[in-house]
Amino acid sequence: MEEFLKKLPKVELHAHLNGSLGIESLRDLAERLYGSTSEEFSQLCQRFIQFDRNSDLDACFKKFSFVHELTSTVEGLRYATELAVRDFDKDNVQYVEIRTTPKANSNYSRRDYLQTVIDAIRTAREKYPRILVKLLPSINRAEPLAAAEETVSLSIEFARSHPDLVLGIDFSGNPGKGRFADFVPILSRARDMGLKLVIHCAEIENPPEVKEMLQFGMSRCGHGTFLDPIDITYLKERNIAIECCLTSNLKSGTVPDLKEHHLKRLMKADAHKVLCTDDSGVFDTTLSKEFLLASEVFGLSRNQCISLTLEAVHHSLANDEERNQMAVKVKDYAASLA
Ligand code: 6MZ
Repeated sequence: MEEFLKKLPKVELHAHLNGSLGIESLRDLAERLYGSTSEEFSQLCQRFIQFDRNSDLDACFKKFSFVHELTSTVEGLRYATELAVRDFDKDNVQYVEIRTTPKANSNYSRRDYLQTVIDAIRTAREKYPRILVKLLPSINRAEPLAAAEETVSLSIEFARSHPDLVLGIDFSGNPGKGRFADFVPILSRARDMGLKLVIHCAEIENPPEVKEMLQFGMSRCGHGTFLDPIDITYLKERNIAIECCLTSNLKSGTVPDLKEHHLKRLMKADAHKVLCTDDSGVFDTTLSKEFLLASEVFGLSRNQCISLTLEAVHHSLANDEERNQMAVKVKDYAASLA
């Protein structure tokens, strides 16, 4: 099963850039930025060792600030983007939608941030031609509305200049912070301008907010851990897939035991669902490992893994031609095993 899953041409629909750098890539990045003999490098190595202790969602969010230090320069961000694509390619992911919150600091503006990531994706596509990469700028709900406004304005602009790459907006960040309702006018503007919306919804228990989000609508639902059966039916009827991130939910403590993961309920309800990593670096996983876990815990067969991958192709934001090409790769792989 492990070998079968590793070789499966997988489709990743929920991956945050700064969360997606594996430990090796973080080391490579630190070495590139600081040099392997510097004091900064050895201090970072010490912190890497303490890095893998997860406890709850708030602790996870602290880890992002650690990675953000390494990507706080143009060169750090550029190389990190390339390394993230390298890691997905290494896991035989044929298509990835990368999300990231444009940031501003003394080294770059939000515009520079997005331009740097776009340039790095284009370079990575030459180095790793097997993988198709798309970009979804994120709104971080913990940040002020003005940052979200700017992200949407820039995304509209970049979607015009890079229509093959910038496809939509992600709404994410610590779900305990910010109010979804405050972001609705900004998200509406993005949608009116043709951007697709993927929304972190029901990652923690908050039924009134879930109702607001479902009513507002979305192209895909991130996590959906605390959706009730009526919500699940509502999404199913509207052909909206729920992005399931097993290890992330377990390590961030929103799901106490994988046996209780909502993937089980979604499978039973025959709802639309996709398997994703969320933050493969921070949670020390890969998409192959997520499939393996699902097969171990819920008994997914090889055919079910193929079907789930085709479901991800269907729910990706890629165009028809790209989706057809992805599906052909999956079907050819399945046929080669028969
Ligand atoms: C909500 C998450 C997340 O944007 O700096 N992010 N938001 N729930 C999650 N579940 C664990 N995991 C990551 O990538 C890191 C950022 O993505 C969001 C958070 O805003 C985090 O700071 P970027 O590339």
